[in-house]
Amino acid sequence: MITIRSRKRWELLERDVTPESTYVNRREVLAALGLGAAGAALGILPPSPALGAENVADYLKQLPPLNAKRNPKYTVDQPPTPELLSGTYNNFYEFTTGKDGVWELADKFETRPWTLEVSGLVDKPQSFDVEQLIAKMPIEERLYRLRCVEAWSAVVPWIGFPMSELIKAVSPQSGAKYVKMTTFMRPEQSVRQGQKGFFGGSEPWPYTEGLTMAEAMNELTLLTVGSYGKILPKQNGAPIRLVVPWKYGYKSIKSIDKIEFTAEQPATFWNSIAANEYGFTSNVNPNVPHPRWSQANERDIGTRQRKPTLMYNGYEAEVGSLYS
Ligand SMILES: Nc1nc2c(c(=O)[nH]1)N[C@H]1C(S)=C(S)[C@@H](COP(=O)(O)O)O[C@H]1N2
Ligand SMILES: [Mo]
Repeated sequence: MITIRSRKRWELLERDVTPESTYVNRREVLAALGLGAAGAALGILPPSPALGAENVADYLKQLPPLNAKRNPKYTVDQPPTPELLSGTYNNFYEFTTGKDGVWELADKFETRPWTLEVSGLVDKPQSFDVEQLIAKMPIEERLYRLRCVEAWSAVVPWIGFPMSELIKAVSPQSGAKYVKMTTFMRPEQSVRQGQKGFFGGSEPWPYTEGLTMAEAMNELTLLTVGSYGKILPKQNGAPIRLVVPWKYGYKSIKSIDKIEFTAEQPATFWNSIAANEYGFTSNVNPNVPHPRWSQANERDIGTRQRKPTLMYNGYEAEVGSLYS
């Protein structure tokens, strides 16, 4: 059933592609919603259910616009992957082990209000309302490459703010060596968290990821709240996710509700499932094959062309010194 319906959706997609040219100023959006800039529940995050959307194109059209200036420093020598592809070719194992239909499988997933709790080895542990983070943080648009460990890739115009800004706000202690991030744990809203696992019945939910402090402070590390000029869709990790473009995609954890500063390297979801296949560091490297396939090339989901994979996914200038 899912296969037949998804084919229908794809037909709709091709027809409905429109350029994302009409960016609206963020203040105007808030004004249009009848909310002051300092309001608490601003109501701009994706609602659940998806207001009766009939297909993913409809759902994407409903998302509130989010204006952010493109930072020209972070660009890619090719156009962005079409929005409808980025919104339909996803990995989000809380909802499915397939790629398609995540927006619909996530219908019960409540993304607002959303609190991000920051704790651990910091002087100022805090809970942040994500809508207020969006209003207060220096958000900008950056065009980044995304390289999945499965050897597909995309180019996405993310909107977010440097993780370093959040880190500064909580004043980490000198003993903080790692940053651990956790996705929501809600078996009643996530189809697969409520089931027996695909991997021998032992998926280590909730999904967790981690970075060293130096990686988390790197200029490229983006806490992401939007894409394609809009609030982030559920399938891409609403309302707030990580994007670390020099690492394989699974490090870019979606729908984060907890960030903890730790002294020890944290366990991570994929590393706990198969440590020999998914290391903690997981930098994109064309010269190091996955135990089951080569990483020398990738398939761009937009152009459908194969192309050589770049060292650190093309971000050697920014991150090479972290690993020398
Ligand atoms: N919580 C969570 N985050 C996740 C995943 C997931 O299954 N659960 N999949 C990861 C993988 S494998 C990839 S490639 C990227 C895909 O991001 P996208 O669907 O926005 O392109 O999300 C990553 N973040
Ligand atoms: Mo991935």
